[in-house]
Amino acid sequence: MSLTIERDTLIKKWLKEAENMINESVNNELEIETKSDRSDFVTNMDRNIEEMLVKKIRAEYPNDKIVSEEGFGDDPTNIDMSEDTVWFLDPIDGTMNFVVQDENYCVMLAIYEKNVGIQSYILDVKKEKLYWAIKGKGVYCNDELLPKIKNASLRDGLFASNTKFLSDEIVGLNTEILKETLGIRNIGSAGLEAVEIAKGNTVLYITYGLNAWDIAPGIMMVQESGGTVKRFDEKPLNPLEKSALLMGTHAAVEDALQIIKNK
Ligand code: 2AM
Ligand code: CA
Repeated sequence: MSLTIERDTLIKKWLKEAENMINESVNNELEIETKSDRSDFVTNMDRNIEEMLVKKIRAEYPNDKIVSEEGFGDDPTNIDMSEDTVWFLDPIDGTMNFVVQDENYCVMLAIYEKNVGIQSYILDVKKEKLYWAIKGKGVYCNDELLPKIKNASLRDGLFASNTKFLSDEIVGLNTEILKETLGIRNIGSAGLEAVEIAKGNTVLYITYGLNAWDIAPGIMMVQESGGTVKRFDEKPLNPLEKSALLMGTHAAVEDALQIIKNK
């Protein structure tokens, strides 16, 4: 069995465990704390899932590196993206939604080898849908291969942006881009926004300075769906570097880059 297929089998088993942990906890009180600001939540479930997954990855692949949100992973300053095999892990992406809505959150992880995304997994727990991609094999939803996305332009599609940034200095740029599109949609989970692109529901998602675990699975999935991901400055992608990103169809990303350059 190839390493990728072996990892795929294990990851799907581990994600089932994460799903069970969440579903079995419905009757228990969530412990909720805030981190950097009053809207930046972390729960005991974020920590428990990350601890469980990190233990399993370390037991099977002790030489690999782990970049994760809640502190169980490695120090990113000791990671060389150009050489290492790196697991990016977000135990719950969309923690705000998890706490407030009890839906629209996901468990996600991705594996990059020498800075190339090889495998990506985004589990929409509430909808019981696992989106997964293996490099060169397309994007699946559970057992179903999704069709490659159409190369729709900004004018022919819907746009999504991190809500936090609709209210700060970047709002002018968001408005410029929005005017070109058919409208805006916001979920509040970077992973599920990437899934929307992979499904062809939106043509562009803009993020500003999110962390590696927020974006690495989505980047790989969008690329594998037939789309593209570019930095505003068009420098090479490196999930460990916080940067403004455009994820979407080739045409919509180019359209948005033109607007950014002309601003
Ligand atoms: P998280 O739930 O894993 O923190 C919401 O727009 C998206 O931005 C989510 O993917 C969320 O990931 C991410 N995010 C990162 N930092 C955030 C913060 N301080 N507040 C809200 N969302 C944040
Ligand atoms: Ca998270």
